[in-house]
Amino acid sequence: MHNQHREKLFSLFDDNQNGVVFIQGAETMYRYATDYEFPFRQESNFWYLTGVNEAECSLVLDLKKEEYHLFVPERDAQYAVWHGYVKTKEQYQEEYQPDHLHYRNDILKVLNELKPETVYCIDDEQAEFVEDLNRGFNVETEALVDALTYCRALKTDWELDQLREACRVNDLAYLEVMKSIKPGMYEYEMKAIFNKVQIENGLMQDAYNGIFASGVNASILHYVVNNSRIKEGDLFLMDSGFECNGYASDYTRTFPANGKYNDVQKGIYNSVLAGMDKVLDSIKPGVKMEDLHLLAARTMMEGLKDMGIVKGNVDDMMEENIFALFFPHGLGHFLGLDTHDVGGYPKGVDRIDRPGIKFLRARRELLPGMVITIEPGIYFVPAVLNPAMADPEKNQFLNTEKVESLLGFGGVRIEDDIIVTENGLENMTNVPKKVDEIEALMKG
Ligand SMILES: [Mn+2]
Repeated sequence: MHNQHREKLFSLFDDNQNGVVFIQGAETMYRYATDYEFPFRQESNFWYLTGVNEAECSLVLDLKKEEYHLFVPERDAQYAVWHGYVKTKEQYQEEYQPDHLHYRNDILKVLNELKPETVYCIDDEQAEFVEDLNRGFNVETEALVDALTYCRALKTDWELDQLREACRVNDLAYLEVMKSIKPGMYEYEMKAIFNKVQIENGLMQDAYNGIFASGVNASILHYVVNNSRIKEGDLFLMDSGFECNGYASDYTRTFPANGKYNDVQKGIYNSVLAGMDKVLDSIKPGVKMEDLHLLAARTMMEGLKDMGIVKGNVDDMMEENIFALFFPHGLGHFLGLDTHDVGGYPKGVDRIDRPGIKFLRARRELLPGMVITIEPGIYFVPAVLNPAMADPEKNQFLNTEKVESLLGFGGVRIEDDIIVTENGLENMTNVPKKVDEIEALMKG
């Protein structure tokens, strides 16, 4: 599968140009000045092209011959004392099947032999490394990033299978937490249950810092402290996922700690769900993420208007960006080797300078093979709503009494992982999201 990724990349470069791609893999990272090693995670582009999950490796792709050179570290016996064994060149060759295998201190020698007209690098730091080897090399840092972004945005069947497996396990972990939660438990206990299901299914690497937020904590978009006690009557917002072979899952569910939504919780929850459903019904090739964002925003404003939390004409609310007071983040993002994966913004497309939607991490027409998250939400953030209530332009749309009563509410977000297909979509997330289904599941 990784050789398919290399072929895909080769196909984007001119056949007869005498250039090479150079990428350094990830190094072992230590905690400040100690020998504590952080868990190793390969750099995503390096992993994509090689499938080598080891530190201190490099690659050169010869674009003319379409050949793959892998560089591995030369370890001494001392390494074996601490880490168990030192691989021979034959073992590396057998495991990763490069066209040419070298030790890492031969990078300069190999590059000098290849005499590339251009060395394509992924960033300035790696370009400087190449220039430091030999000032004669001509380095370039844009074309490779564009090419890799293009490749990674359109997933292969093998990649889709990894994402499906990450989602299958994520489903199990979500169900387990939803069945286990009780008021009085701590947020970190939910994290422990979640992680246990992931790890016992063989997934070892979390895709991001999970959010396990009860009550008002759910209004903090990147709440990761996860140390509060869950109270009776709280909603619980959980946004967490693990990787399968490097490919991430990323869901959110918001459910009542005691198993039953009260009327206000249900009203706000169903407003978010209505936004979600409208978007999922609309996804197909050719649809733009920014249009989906505004569709979700409008639908949620209609829900809040039905509840009497906002008032006035919904068109005017959209015009005046009132939706962003409650929905201050983007509708979704590309998903893959990174949780916020590459490919969201094609070259030349800038962010929209408008509240809320400026945080949208993807702005382009969707194509089959793209994988995205859809994650509408409604939050009551005092730091956003208090100034809005003091601003007559905005306050005319707000029912101040109701908004004030909800300043400790927290928030609701619902997030699914979606493959865009020829005909519409495949939803990889299979965790209940209707109120009655969630309540039935939690009742057991
Ligand atoms: Mn997400």
